[in-house]
Amino acid sequence: MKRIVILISGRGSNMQALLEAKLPCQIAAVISNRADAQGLEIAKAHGIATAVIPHKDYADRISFDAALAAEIDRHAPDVVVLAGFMRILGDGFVERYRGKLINIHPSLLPAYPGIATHERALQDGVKIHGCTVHFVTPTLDHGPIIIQAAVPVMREDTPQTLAARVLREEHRVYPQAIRWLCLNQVWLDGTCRVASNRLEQPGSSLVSPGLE
Ligand code: NHR
Ligand code: GAR
Repeated sequence: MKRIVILISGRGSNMQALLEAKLPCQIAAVISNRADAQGLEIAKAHGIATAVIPHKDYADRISFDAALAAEIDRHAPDVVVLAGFMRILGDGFVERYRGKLINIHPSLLPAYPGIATHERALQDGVKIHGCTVHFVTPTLDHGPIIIQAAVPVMREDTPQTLAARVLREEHRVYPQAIRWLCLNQVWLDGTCRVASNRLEQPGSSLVSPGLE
């Protein structure tokens, strides 16, 4: 069974969705860069090992990345999962975990990389927004895409109401992506393409606002 390590910075609701999904893998540890991340308590309640590597204790990003990698490697993971992890990782770190490091981002990438995605989507007046699970590469939020979910943007939305609608989808697609990875049904092919042996389904379209 594959081993996974989850990196968080805060609330940890995506991490919690992964813990509750009964994935076909062993969740070896949850690591936070903030001691006050609420997700640490949730992990402990599930009996999972936790660690804190406070980024403020390190003089620069390279030494933080090295300390984080050392803690991760103690658990010998096959997959490293960023779940609301809020520190940009350096090229060396990303290279070390090439093909094993994945992230969930609250937008339909390549639209709205970086932070404050919901605010920017509302400002632009887009009618469809969503979330993306992708392999992490050195270019922030530009790695090969594994799965995306789309939601409608409503007239009365605030960044908070839109974030909540997107978050519900995050909690569905992240466990699915990790299940595929753990079962070797999705993998990074070369450096820039996701390959899969899963059947694709045309599904249905999302039109927003709806047709009459
Ligand atoms: N690192 C690399 N190299 N590539 C990616 O795609 C990464 C990454 C590290 C984190 C998550 C990401 C997201 O989903 C992620 C993807 C933090 C920031 C950021 O600006 C941007 C993107 C993401 C995470 N962080 C600030 C920093 O200085 C700190 C912000 C804060 O603490 O609130 O690191 O969007
Ligand atoms: C999630 O919406 C996640 O996509 C986003 O932060 C939230 C974390 O929530 N990630 C980023 O914005 C990364 N820059 P959670 O801690 O409850 O999972």
